[in-house]
Amino acid sequence: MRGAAPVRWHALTRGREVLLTAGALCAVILVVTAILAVALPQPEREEAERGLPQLAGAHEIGLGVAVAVDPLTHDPDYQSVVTDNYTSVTAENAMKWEHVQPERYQFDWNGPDAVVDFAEHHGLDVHGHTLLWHNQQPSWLARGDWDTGELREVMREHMEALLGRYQGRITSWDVINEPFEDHGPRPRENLWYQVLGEDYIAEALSMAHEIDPAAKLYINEFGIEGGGAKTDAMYSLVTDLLDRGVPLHGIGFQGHFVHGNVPRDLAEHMRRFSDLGLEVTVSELDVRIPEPPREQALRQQEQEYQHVVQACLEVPRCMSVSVWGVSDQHSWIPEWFPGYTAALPFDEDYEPKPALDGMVEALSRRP
Ligand code: 9MR
Repeated sequence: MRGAAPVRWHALTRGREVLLTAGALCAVILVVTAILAVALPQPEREEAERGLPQLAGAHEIGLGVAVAVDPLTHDPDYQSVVTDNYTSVTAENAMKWEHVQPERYQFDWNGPDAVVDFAEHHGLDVHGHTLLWHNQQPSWLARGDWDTGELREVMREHMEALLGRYQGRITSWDVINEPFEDHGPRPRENLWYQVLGEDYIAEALSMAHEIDPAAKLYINEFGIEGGGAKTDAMYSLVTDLLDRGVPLHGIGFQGHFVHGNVPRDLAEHMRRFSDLGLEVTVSELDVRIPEPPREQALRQQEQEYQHVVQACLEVPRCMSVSVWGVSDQHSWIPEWFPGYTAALPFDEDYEPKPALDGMVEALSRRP
């Protein structure tokens, strides 16, 4: 158990104080250093001197965040949260089909390039999201009267464009997103399933591997974090794919959790897949709280974030934990789940929340 630390390290290292004059900043640093020196016991002082990315690095895991292009390219506070706290980014929307290829053969690289350029400039990794998904498809694609040959061609064009453009720069991809029904073990009958049949998953993975043999290829899904029929269905799918030699390298456990309902046995379910030799990640973590988010709920959310990061640390081949948005201001939750809020480690003003401490606490244990 962590003692009541009188100084929250991240509150001191965040970038919002840039408006202070240089003199004031120096004074603040001196005062803070003095406080740290006297107020924190030695190990916590050592942690305070290391950032979240370094703590994650010591455990050889990544910490990722989903980013939106506009604030990433225009808002210095947003940029600071990303660069100070995370080691990788995922484009929340910019690499999805409707944005990348809104009309057939017409590719818009502005958003994806901005994300990849930002990441490279700041030494961050990029996880590619996503190639085949039933949502956010442009209307020309979704209209659904394709024959198998044509749709295969469309799939190849899109994959060659994305995987080809970022080959060597994006080293892991969600090739398949959400292949099961929302609340059950049945395959989702998306466009690909309807036209190409159930084996579209193997076909897509093989095609992606042919185009970029070095990329780590993932299936990304929600509702598999706590076990049950959907988790078992995913397990059957991936064991079958691996038995057949299909190039599959990882499973993303999205991790869109409700406060009070984060699975205690998350590590156990991730380990099942890791034991198959697959990489696993928590790919889209958020923990939504019913409005209004009271202090006690935020404190419990701290434990929930700690628990999820700890679960990743316990599982061999758990590569990273990524949160689904930079701050509560940018989270998809209030729009999609009215009455819920405050799901991320930074609040609407970019101030760190207890949830961030939860991640620090998990990562501060000795590797
Ligand atoms: O966060 C994304 C939100 O901005 C979009 O409106 C939404 C459209 O469906 O997609 C959200 O991201 C999803 C992700 O791509 C896949 N897993 C579920 C995420 C939340 O819906």
